Amino acid sequence: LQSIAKTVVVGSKAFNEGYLLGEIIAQKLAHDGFDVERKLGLGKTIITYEALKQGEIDVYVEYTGTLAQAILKLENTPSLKVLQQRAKKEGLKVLPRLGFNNTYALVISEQIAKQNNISSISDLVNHPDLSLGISHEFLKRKDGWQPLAAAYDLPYQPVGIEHSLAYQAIANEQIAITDAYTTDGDIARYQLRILKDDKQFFPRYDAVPLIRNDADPALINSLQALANRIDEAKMQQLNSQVVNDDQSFAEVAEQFLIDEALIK
Ligand code: PBE
Repeated sequence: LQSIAKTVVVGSKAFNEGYLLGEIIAQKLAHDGFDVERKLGLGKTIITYEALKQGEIDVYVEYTGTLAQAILKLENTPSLKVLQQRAKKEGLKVLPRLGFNNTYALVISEQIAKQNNISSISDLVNHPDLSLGISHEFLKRKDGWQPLAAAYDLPYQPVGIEHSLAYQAIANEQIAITDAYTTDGDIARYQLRILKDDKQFFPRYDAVPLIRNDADPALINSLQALANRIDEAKMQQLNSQVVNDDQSFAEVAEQFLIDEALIK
C-alpha cells in the first residue's frame, strides 16, 4: 500500500545540540516517508514549547529536568512515568529517552582550577574574585543561577552572556567560569574542568522527543526507533564534530543515522 506523505514540522531550541537532534529527527522522518519541514533554532525553551503546544511545530527534543522545572514548575523532577502523566494533561506526549543526560554544570578553565585547587561548586565560596559569565536563560530559570547561588551561598554578581560565546570568553580570559551543558563539544576543546555539583542541585536532564497527544501513530513509531541510541559519550562526539571539526548539522546527522542503520 502506497501511503500519502504527511507533513511534519520539526522544531528545536536555539543551541547546537538542539539543531543537531532536530536534524537527526528530520532525516529519520523523511526516510520513513514523511514530508518534513524544519523550524530549527526557534529560540529559548518556553518559545519552543509554546510552538509545539500551538501546533506551529509537531516535535522537538526537550530535557526531563527542563520540562519539570523550567516549564511545568514542579517542585522536583519526578520519574519519567510521572512526568509523562503530567505532560499528558498539557496535551503532550513524552517519548522514551534518547539515552543521554545533558545537565547544566559550572565549568572553569583547567589552569585556574589547578592554581586555586577548585574541583567542586562548594570550593568557589573561597574565591569571590573570579568572574562569572552566565547564559541568559540560565540566569532566569527556576533550576538556574539564583537558586544555585542560594543553595551554595556563592559570592558573585555574574554578567549575562550568549552561551555560544561563553567558551571563547573563557579562552580569552574575559571570564573564569560559565554554565556549560555537559554534552557540549567545547568542554574538551577548551580544556575546562566541570565542577562537581556536590550538593546535587541539578536534576537529570534526559533528552526526550516531545510531541502532542494527537500525533499520528506513524510519527510515534518512527521516533521511537531513536530511543536509547545516543549515550553521553556519543552525544559529546556528535556535538564535537560540529563545533570542532566544522561539519554541518546535516552531515553529522546523516552519518549517525547511517552508522546506526536507521536510514540507508
Ligand atoms: N540543558 C541542556 C539545557 C540546555 C541544554 C538541559 C541543560 C536546556 O535546554 O534545557
